Amino acid sequence: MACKRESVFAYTATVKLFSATLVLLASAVSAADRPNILFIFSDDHALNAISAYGGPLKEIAPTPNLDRIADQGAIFTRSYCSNSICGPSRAAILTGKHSHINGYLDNGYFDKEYLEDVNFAFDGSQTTFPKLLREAGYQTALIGKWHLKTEPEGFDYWERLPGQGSYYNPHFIQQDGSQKQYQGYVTDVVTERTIDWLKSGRDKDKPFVLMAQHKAPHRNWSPALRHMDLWDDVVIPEPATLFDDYANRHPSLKDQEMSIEDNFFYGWDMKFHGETPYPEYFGSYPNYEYRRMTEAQKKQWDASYEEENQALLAAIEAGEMTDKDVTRWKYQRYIKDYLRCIRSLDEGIGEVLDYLDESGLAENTIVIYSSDQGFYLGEHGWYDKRWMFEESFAMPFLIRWPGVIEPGTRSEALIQNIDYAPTFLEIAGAAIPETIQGRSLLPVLKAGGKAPEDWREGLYYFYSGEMTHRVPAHDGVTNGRYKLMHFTRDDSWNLFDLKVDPQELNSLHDDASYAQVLKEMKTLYHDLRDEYRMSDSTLPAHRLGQGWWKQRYQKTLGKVAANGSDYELVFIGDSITQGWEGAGKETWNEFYGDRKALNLGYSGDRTEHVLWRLLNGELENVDPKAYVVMIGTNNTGHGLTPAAETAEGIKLIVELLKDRSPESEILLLSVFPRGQQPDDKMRVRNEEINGIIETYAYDDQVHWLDLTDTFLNEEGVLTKEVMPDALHPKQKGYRMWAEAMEPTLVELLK
Ligand code: SGN
Ligand code: CA
Repeated sequence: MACKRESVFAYTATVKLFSATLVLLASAVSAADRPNILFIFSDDHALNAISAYGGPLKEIAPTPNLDRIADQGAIFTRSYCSNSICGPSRAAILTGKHSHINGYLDNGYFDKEYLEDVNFAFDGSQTTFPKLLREAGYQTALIGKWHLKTEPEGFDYWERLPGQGSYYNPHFIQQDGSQKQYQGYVTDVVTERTIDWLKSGRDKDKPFVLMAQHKAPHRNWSPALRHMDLWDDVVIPEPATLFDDYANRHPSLKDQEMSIEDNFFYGWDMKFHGETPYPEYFGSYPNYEYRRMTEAQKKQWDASYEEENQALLAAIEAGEMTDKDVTRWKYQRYIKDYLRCIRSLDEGIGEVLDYLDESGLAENTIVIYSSDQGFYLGEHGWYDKRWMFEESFAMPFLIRWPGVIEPGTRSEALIQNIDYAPTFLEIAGAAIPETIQGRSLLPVLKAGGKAPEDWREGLYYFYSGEMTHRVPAHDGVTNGRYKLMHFTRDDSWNLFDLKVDPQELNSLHDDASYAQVLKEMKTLYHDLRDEYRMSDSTLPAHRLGQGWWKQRYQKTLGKVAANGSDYELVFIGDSITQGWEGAGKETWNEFYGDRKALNLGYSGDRTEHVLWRLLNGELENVDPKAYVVMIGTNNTGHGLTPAAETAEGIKLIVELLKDRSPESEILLLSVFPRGQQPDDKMRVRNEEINGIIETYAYDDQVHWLDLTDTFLNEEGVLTKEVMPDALHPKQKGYRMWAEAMEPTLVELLK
């Protein structure tokens, strides 16, 4: 994101490299001995389509090469994502943090007009494992799908698909910004590029981490030409819940738009040409992959699909197909194409594994296979993902590490994608930042897959509810046996007992015999939300629906894009900070007029809004000498939010600033007093917050300044002369603030 960041990182790099070196010396491992990490990642790969996981398709569509990783290493059977969608899963992997902390909550597709011109993107300026591995002496590379909207940071080499990427004759964006088109099939190209990099891109004096990231088997499930006719004469078994009636679960299960029956496109998904003659069965959307093909490719494609397509149309025309028959036909078309995509993927993985063997790299290279989330293969009548139900919540996780992991290991440890970053860091002998939320898997890997005593008891899940496919916002927890889901919209719950109801067809939250389980699961839910720092105050939220707010935000983006690096002093806050442009204007000019100061105060903002802005571009290019942070009183004003919750929001803001600007000073101000009298409820609440946040100034970078007394008279009263509405300073109040803060600022701006 920020170009200026490079120099800052160079500085921290030296410091961190130094500490990393100490760790390495301590464990007497030389840099060259550290294992390489080959992270092979696909998109939307359901566990049910990997034979090592068993499942109904294992005989019909085996994946021998993926199974090779499992057989020679370990398979994790309770591996999950934190947010079942592409960008967010990738962001969680890169950062080791849940979505609300790394800020990438969803893929960023919204249906609201006012959001159209806002570019939601991953804040790539934050710390990620590739950056830390690079600092620790690893060579870092990425080939394939990225899908985070900002360019990859922290990689010595990358070559990425634009957005979702294409299956046929795909373009790749190069590090210099140019595009390169490769002829052929995307899975084969990623495989070739991966092997090429291993052959000739590598710096043989360094260990490497290579992320080889496939598009397959993502929608529209275009197979390679050589696999088009696989399973032509076979009927793939249908999942038992293909015609799920969605009874006994949240009503939103009926409202989704990801059903095989209702939401497949004639051209795009089902591979027909032209407009749909049966809009009741197929939506209209053309097959853009077909348009990318050469004439020869098209010819082969048509030779494979057209006969079957025409046969279906004739059968419908002749009245031979019931609605259910058509759904069944669509399922067959879908599942076969999906499995055909998997076939190329599996072949490609085989080639890479063979190359590792031939080159001698296998011995010291950890190979991991995973996918950004699971996927529905007709279960519940669905394709796609997003729900916390098992099929899309689960992520494959296979790992081979010769000499460390016993071949044939099966692990039931509860693991999540936030664990990958700390695992890689520990493997590299690098320090794991305290703010990382995942746990290193090393203890599990070294103990034959057994989770240590103090391993986690549950996993937290969050889905934001973006418009695509109309799956509503929900979050939840599982302990492996039970799963509790919370639906934000109507504040309602679903509870599942995975042992008696593995297909999750019957919510037990109203079942009296599960009252105790429900209670325990709710406790787990609240505990995990606390542990992972999730609350209204920490979940980044925008106010783009309010015109003035959107305008102020966009104006700020313009300012920082043009002159971000000029600012020396940046104020972050709410209306009290914004008021420097109103009642405080004269004082501002007097004190800060010559100091290249930027005002990031927005009236009415709470911690969650500040977090959203800072994560969405307001700090681009910004790296001032000092930040002044004063936020929280609107959290108090918003239903008297508990002090600990508001404080956590403030803590995240401070951490974010420390992470993005390790050299800036951060002046954290007490939340200003409000309410005229000392016993005012909100005044007391703000004081509670201050009691917590003053402890955040525990290092040289964060400075605490309590200005409470500045504004109060001797009886502790907040007078009208200072703050007429007992909340916002007037002219006199701003002057008092500036004068009281000045000595500290002078020090910090030196
Ligand atoms: C595209 C797909 C959706 C899919 C999202 C997200 N539609 O929008 O079906 O859910 O990607 O997928 S498509 O018509 O463009 O194929 S994700 O893997 O990137 O999260
Ligand atoms: Ca995906």
